[in-house]
Amino acid sequence: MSYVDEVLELVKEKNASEPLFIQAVTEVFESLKPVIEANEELYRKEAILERITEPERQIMFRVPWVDDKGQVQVNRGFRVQFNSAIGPYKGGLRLDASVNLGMLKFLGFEQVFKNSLTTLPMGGGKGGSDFNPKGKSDREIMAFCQSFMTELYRHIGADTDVPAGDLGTGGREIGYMFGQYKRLRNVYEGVLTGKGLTFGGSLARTEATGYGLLYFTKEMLACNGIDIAGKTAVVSGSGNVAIYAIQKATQMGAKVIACSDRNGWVLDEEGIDYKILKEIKEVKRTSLAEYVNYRPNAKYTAKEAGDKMDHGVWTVKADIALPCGRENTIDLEDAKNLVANGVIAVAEGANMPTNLEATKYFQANGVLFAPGKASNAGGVATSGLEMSQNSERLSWTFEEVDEKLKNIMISIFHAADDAAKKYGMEGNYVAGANIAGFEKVATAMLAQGVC
Ligand code: NDP
Ligand code: 2IT
Repeated sequence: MSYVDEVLELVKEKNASEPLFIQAVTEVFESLKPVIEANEELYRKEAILERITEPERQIMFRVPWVDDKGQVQVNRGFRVQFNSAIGPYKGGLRLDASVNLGMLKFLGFEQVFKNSLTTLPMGGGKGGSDFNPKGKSDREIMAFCQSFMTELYRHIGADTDVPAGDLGTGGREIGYMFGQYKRLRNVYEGVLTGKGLTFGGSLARTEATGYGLLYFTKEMLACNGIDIAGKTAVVSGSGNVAIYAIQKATQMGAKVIACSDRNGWVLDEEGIDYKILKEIKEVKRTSLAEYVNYRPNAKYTAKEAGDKMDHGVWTVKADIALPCGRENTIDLEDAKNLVANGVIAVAEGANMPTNLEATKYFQANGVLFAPGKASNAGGVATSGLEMSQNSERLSWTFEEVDEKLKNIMISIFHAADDAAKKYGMEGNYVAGANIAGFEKVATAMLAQGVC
């Protein structure tokens, strides 16, 4: 058995109860085969694949807090410090009822390669809690965030581990966590990114993942002779990544006609208005069903019990699909629908929204496919820029940050494109991104000895 297959079997055996983690490792390992085979003896002796799939540290803790009725609630908190070969651990905090260790290991593993692709000095990590922020009052959110940080603070720091937002965690939560960290440590430092603009946050960080996704997509299309202007697009999700992806796609002359949330999806043939989404999701924090109150010509379809996540959105005919909700929301059936409807590009704003079968189907049918660890790296890249600004105690303008973000996304596309070409897989950006991300981390790990 090849070294790659041997370690994949080992990973499956050791992490049998963590399907998302196994899925992420399987995808990366498939891509790495040619790289590992070119130097198998060294990598095997150094156990590089065993090491890169084992988090350096995993922290789990109790998060007790008091709800508005005076009832004590208990959640589980996590931080997976996956790999620090090229910089301090860096990655978001997910707050969702579904969060478990396996989910955060998948996200942390992806983050290692993503952060490497940004070219900035950031290792990979991820954390969060099975706390469900839906329907909670601001006071309850604050109580949870303060309790969460009361344990997490001892494991993080501006040069150790720098968390940020992710699904369910936005500016409000980061603010409460930052306040508690400062109180506990009596240190004012850039320990979190995605902070408010009055206390060290970077301009353009809120927009960065969505904008970056479109900078990447535009470059990918242009390098394949296609202009994004005039194209139609469908988006899943209507949260942070989706909103700013829709704004930037529209600015680039594309028309986004559908998006979704947990409860249903909206079709707006005149083009989704991102300002309405901001109002519904960032201000009112309510359901997408409200969209039709602002735009009576749009159509809302509620999800019914048993419906697959985001399935409706993928039945709409469009040139470009941008999954920006969460993992495993495009399966083979969805991919077949999209291809039958003539989709030309799929670019992942979320982490692993397309399952392995669907990804292969897109690639086999000539669809340009941008993997999340490359195409959604704009968020963490801008977090890296926030860290730089915090370290030099300066703030850059929106235009400066946005320009840097754009250049980073274009360079990530070319790193993935070049790596794919180098190993004879031209156009396979999944393989290219995995290889380019891996090479830097592996080189650093080898140079640092057995650790
Ligand atoms: P948000 O919480 O802001 O938005 C998530 C969106 O996905 C919401 O519209 C939410 O619906 C929807 N969603 C969540 N769970 C489900 C579900 N079970 N079924 C259907 N829809 C669902 O998160 P973000 O936009 O920050 O993150 C989205 C994705 O992008 C995640 O995969 C995240 O890991 C990834 N990502 C985020 C980055 C960032 O900077 N924030 C950076 C890179 C990647 P509802 O509105 O009803 O809650
Ligand atoms: O998945 C991701 O890249 C993020 N949630 C952003 C992480 C960060 O540290 O900005």
